[in-house]
Amino acid sequence: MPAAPLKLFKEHQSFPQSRNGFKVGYKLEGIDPEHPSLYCVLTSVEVQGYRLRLHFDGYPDCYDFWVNADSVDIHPVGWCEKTGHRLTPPKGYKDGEFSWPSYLKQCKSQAAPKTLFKSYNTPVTPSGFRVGMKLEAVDRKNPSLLCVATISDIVENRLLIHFDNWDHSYDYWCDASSPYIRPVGHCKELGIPLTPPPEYKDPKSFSWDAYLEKTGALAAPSRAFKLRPAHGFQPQMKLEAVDKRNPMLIRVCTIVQREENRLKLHFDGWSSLYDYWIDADSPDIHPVGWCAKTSHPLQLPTGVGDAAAIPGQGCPIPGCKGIGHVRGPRYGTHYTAVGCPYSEVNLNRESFLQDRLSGERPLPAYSTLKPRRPGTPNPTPDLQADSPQSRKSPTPTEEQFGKGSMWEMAEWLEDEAEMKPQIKKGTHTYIRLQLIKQDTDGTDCELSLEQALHESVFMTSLSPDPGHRIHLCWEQQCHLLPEVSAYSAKTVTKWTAEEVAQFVQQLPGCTEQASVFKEEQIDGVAFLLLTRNDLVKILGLKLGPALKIYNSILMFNNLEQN
Ligand code: MLZ
Repeated sequence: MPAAPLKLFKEHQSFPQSRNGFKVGYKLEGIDPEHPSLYCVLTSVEVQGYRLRLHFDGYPDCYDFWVNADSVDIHPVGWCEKTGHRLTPPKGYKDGEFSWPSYLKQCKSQAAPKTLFKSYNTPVTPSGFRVGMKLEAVDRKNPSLLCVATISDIVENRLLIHFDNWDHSYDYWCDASSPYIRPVGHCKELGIPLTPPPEYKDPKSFSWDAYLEKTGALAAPSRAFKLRPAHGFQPQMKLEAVDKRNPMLIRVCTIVQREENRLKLHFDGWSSLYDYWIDADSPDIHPVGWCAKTSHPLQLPTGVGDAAAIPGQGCPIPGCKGIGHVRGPRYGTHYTAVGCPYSEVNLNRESFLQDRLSGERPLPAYSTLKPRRPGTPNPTPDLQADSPQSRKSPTPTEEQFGKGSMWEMAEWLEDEAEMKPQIKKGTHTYIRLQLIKQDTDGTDCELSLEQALHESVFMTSLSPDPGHRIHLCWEQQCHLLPEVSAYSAKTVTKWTAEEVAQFVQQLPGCTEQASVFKEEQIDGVAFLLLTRNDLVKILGLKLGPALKIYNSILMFNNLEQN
């Protein structure tokens, strides 16, 4: 089988000219791959060969992502300010509250040196594109649609495509030669449908002339579009590619199918169930030898060389060596199908994670401390803003309180709990809820657990009146939970439904709930797979027992990692 010839790879896929100069702990600015219109405060938290793992300051590390050191999506500290872009501050900071110099000082961190950034060194060629110009663009989330779009940002040679009157989740970056963008009038010329902005209920009522006049915008000039030739990759060719299911890994791959702009990759030694399509210009594909040259580990096909001799750390999924975890990089390894990125149950899930920003609304309803006025320094040193040593959410601001359900709190608790090293290290911590209600006079008084649960459950959207806001606070306490510490996930997977029921019965306040597990025939494997939703909405458990049971499941899975 031939290696894909080097000449088929773009510069950003090929062997790098320099070494990766990034170090762990460097701060930088960069595009959120899931929200491409946002520039965020990032920290490099892992360096591997020519790649680095970036962490969103203030967010759980399950949202960390990997880039190549020459990624055009990352910029040095201060780049946003210099180029007139809005920098989204770390969680807990309001716009205007964040300043790099004081943040770096606070975190005792270093800004990544400017010279490390590719974008900083690249000359820019002028193009006919301008911000605000309109065009027709493929909606990459719905690739059969060509839609009315606007260039909403230009950085160096790249364009940010935004779909008119749609939210920013459809946005993407591309360059002038992208096959996904076409000049105004392209669809009409080809006699294919153009999807107008959503307010045009009848697509026939849309006309570009009228729309350009109405919006006062210009059409991007046809001469600015540079259609690139089709890529030269062919089936059978070998390459090295990042495995999107476990993006810390680069694997030996074979191209099994091709289209004008895409390749279908097969991971050698794996079932074709794991094949997927990738853009031919993706920064995640590299020529054979890239890993060796950049000192990045290469995952060999099973049955090749030493790799075959390494036991799979107990993960039962064929091919999997127990590396990585569906819940992101906070666990380096897994031992069961539950945490395995390749198990059937996980393979079919779109994403394990909630959108990073979807928690922005409910999350602020709860605080790790009593609320403080914006700008007031956080009194607890270990809750200070992000640093590689201590990455925890800063306290949300007052305005952010006041909405949300108990369930949202539970989700947040889970994220927080998963960040608690005590849990990871298996010291059998559990979380005590401390619920504080703010009286009309602004003083806080503690509520009983039952009272607060009742209020939050039965008031799905809590009153905006600050007097009725409930501040759900929790503090972490190191209480032994002997019920959990006695077992590992491995043991639990062997439990019968009867044994699961016995376990639940001994948890404090869960005696009545135990029978549900027997009736629903929830054995150990099923128990470890239970989600919060299952516990409350399907099994109909009360929130108090559900939280305890769910925390036990989390702890089993966490303890398993250690
Ligand atoms: N079915 C989808 C289509 C969205 C198309 C957006 N194009 C930018 C929806 O209605 O959500």
